[in-house]
Amino acid sequence: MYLRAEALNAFLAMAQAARKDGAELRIVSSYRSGSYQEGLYERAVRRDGLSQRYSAPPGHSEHQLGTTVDLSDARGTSVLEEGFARTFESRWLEQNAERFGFRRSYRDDTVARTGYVTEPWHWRYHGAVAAGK
Ligand code: DAL
Ligand code: ZN
Repeated sequence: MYLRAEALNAFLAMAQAARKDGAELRIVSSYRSGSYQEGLYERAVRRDGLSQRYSAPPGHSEHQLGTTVDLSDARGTSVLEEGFARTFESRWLEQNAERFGFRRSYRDDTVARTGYVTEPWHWRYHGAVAAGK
């Protein structure tokens, strides 16, 4: 399985609109199988212990839904790092992604609820609900 068609189409429409505004979006991670997520999770736990708060256990990652992407700018500035938040592309997403049905899952104000640290690059497609249609 890959990124779901509706999420992919919405991403392509969003990337096209972003480009018109001078923002070059790139997908650096999209659909993940359970076994791939397991590998990422185990690596995170080996590195930072069971209390790490940046990698979801297999079965719990939004990446397994086929609706979620990790994004960067085209130059690869601060890929999967908080510094991405300072890029033009990140600011564009914060202002425009909702129009295309995408929402950031992990923000400063969701840390207590989700248990995950802030991730300015992680966007989940919620469809028309998020787009307000
Ligand atoms: N980085 C997010 C929480 C994930 O592993 O799905
Ligand atoms: Zn992610």
